[in-house]
Amino acid sequence: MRTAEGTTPWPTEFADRYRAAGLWEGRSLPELLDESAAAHPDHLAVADGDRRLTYAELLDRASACGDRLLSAGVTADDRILVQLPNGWQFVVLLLACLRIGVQPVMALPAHREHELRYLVDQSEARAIAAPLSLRDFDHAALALKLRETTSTLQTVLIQGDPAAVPSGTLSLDELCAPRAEDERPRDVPRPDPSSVAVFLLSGGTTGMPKLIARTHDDYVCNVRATSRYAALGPDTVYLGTLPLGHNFPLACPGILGTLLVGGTVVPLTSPHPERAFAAIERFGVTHTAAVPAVVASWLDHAATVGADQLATLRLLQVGGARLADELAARVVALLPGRLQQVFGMAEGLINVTRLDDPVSVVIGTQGRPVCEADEILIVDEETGRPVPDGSPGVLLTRGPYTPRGYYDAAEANERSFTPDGWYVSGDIVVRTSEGNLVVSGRSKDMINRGGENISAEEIENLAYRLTAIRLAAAVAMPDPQLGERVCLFAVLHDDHDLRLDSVRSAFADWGVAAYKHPDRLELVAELPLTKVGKIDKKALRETLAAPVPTP
Ligand code: OOB
Repeated sequence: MRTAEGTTPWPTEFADRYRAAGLWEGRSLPELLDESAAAHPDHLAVADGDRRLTYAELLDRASACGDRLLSAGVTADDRILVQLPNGWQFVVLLLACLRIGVQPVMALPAHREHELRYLVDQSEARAIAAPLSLRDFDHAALALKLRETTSTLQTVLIQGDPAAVPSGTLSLDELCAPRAEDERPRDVPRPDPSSVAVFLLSGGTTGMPKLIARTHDDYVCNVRATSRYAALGPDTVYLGTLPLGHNFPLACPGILGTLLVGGTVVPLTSPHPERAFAAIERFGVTHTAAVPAVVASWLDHAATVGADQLATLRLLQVGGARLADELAARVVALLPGRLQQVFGMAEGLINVTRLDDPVSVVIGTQGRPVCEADEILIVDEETGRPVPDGSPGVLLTRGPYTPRGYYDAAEANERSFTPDGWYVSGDIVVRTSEGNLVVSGRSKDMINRGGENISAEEIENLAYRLTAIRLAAAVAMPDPQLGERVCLFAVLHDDHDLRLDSVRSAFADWGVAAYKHPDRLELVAELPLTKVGKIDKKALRETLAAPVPTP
């Protein structure tokens, strides 16, 4: 299937309106990146440890890499599954793909066979880019296995020592090398601005993550709108410690926003406070993004070593999960620079607090939409009728960077999009009288584990593979570090027994990403039911109100 077939285009009247307002600029990301590079050729674009790339060098490598991908048989409109740790190669490969119209599918480093196989099948990926190994996991072996056992995968790119990449694969580091003298640049047509630039992954309300096709027009709009409120400029030094394929560090404004204004991107493989603080000091980082659990660890670290290393920080964006007001207040009091709350989603809509908002708004709200054409509707969970400001309801949204459907997912689209194109976020929010949103809960059945959105249904489906389990229900349990963790309630078949460690090792054997392995197992004689006979998750959650020790 060619990509466009699986997407749901914006209705013409909306597309016309977005174009007329200049929100869709009709320019592709590679065109804008070229322009930025031409304006700042000698400026530092990427600093990764001792590796430094100026804009001229970055573009040279990206264009050479794109040409080499084409020579390897990857063609425009192919999809490439990208599962790379944060590093300069991610940036070069991303730009190379955008240039030649190959669409990266943004997998996470934590994904394992269970998730990657599904993503390859769903996207019909032609290529995969993965590290040799990471945290003792042999990604190269898995990539080769996937090539053997899926129908579309042909090209395997492996990041790491070129001498060590397995035969039959291509060295990503070599692919990202500067252009050799005898390598003539190919003349590649620029992608159509309305074509798909990247595929992001949804948090996944039911079952596995959905693919979200983001067009150049829509993603440029996303980047521009978020850049405006982050005060980015050529002197911006952006530290990316969240997985760079996630929408937040990728485009809100993230690495794309930084590169479009001639700033410097500093990729780092981990948000660990010691490493992040050292990178901020070493590179004079001005902007970064974190999830609340990471911010909490940074605050603890700052309480011990002080915050002097963070002196250059101008903006700390926090989002991905609800930042508790108390934590927000501590950030404002203890860390240099400004705090910006970011309430966003891979599906589109981004809300931010503004740099000049009163401190009460920055601490107590998750901000407001970044684009004037973002539409917001907050409706009663039961009746579907709009609720007044100050009352909680489910957040629905439409806008110039919120696609009208998931990629090739008719059933999920029925559930998550209304007939007139509103995305039903499943977040319960309250709008304050000044128009800021406060996230107060969730109607969708998700567990937000330190910013990782986990579908309860996916966990339950996996649990049912265990022969001991008769009934399963996965729910969020409160956790001081991560916000929430995964608790699995199970009713066992007669004469069976089950322990948490055997559940976890089964999940590991099935190649399920580690963050989805249940943190707690509660064996119960029966599950509470609602009046209509559904498992009463609210009642289950209430039994877990108190935090418990972690495994
Ligand atoms: C970001 O994107 P996703 O797609 O990983 O997750 C989206 C979901 C939201 O629907 C909401 O449930 C939750 O994550 N969320 C927040 C939040 N930010 C995201 N819940 C409460 N407070 C917040 N500040 O997580 C994402 C994408 C772009 C920018 C920032 C975050």
